[in-house]
Amino acid sequence: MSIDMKKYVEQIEKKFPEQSEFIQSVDDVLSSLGPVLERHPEWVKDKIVERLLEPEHMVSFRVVWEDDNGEPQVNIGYRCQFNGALGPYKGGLRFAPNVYPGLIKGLAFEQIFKNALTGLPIGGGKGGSDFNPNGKSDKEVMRFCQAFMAEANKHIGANIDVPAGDQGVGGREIGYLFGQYRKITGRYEAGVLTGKGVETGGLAGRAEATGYGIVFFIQNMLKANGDSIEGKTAVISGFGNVAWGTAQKLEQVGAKLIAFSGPDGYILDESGITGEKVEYMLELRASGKDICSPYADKFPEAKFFPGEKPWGVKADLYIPCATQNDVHLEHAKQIVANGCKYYCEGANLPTTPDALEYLQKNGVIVGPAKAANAGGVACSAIEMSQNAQLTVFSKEDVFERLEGIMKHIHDSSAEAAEEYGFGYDLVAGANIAGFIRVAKAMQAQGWV
Ligand code: 2IT
Repeated sequence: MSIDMKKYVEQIEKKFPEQSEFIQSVDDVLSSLGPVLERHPEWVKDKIVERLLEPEHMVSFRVVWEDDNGEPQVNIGYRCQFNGALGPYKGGLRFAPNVYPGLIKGLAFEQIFKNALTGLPIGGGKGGSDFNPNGKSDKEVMRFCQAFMAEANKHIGANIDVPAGDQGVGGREIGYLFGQYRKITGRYEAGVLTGKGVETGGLAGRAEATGYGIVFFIQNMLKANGDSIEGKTAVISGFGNVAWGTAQKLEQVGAKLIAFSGPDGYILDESGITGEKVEYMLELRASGKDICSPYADKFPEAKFFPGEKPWGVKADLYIPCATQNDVHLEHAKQIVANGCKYYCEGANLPTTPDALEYLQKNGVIVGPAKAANAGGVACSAIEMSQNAQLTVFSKEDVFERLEGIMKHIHDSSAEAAEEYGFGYDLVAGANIAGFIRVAKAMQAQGWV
């Protein structure tokens, strides 16, 4: 039996033509699943794919908050609870002006398989708002978070749905959201949100976890190809939480980071981005201006290239850590022309489908985001277990577990790809390994 996976994608495209990130994610995941469904006709019969494509719940709500001039401001809040077969819905909140239902659904769909790959008991979700945090005062951010939680609290809970941070939502925002949840409900339910500060039940090392996990994943990917990360030059995009953790870990394992970027252009620092220069990324982010050019004023050995992406810089390893649709076909061509062998996604959905196809067709080994950046959410699940046990785990314990989880994600993705005839294709393997875990749980739970 040969199964036409395109028909599912076409149905989604027809139903939601404007939801491009959702379509892109569905297309990517389903394109690997034909051979799996051929071996599991019972999943076809039970309509596992049709059920998987429909979110279990998706809410949107009005968020009204007061700005510093005493004026009311209006935004939209979202929470997509896509699939809860493996555990409470789990995924970040994104505050950014381009947030709309198609982006939230696309990210939530990715999150289902990412969370499944961790091997931990978490379902997939995502949420956020079109609120733009750039240029807002601290009190404006606080009032926005309080207004957001005044609605969101009705939909979340430690055993229901556990949001965390994403773009525009860090430790500060999670703190404000948690304070408001506690005030509204009257319960110290620490496990309702992850990414909290350690003083509020947060996990030591959660801030670094996504970036560290990405580098652990890359180490496994290189090892499987008889190579090692030591001495490799690397280029990343972005300067947020993921970029910062990745830069720190690259230095620790003896790789040399030479470029990073912001929406305003990119920084080239051939002397190596290490130590205080990595920590300076946090200052750039905290400035609320969303620009990286001040790095070149502070460190004169660096050069700033306005309006350009960093993908033309020659390196051994490329790691997009900024945002979705960051690497287009023209960039993939530059990356291949630079003679690169390894490309690993740090951000969610950073590579356009034609760019991904070009990289893989030209022999570049690709680490997909849903596998490579799963260390963040894996540590969120560890935070949930810390809160449930009323205990505190040490940073050393967390990083040791994280390293083991990233090896498990790499190895199970590689094995799944091999088993279903894709060779060493981690993109297909991650989709397959994640899907099989979710499909088994859905099948076990009957027609719901
Ligand atoms: O994209 C992601 O995996 C996240 N933003 C983290 C989700 C989480 O629940 O920690």
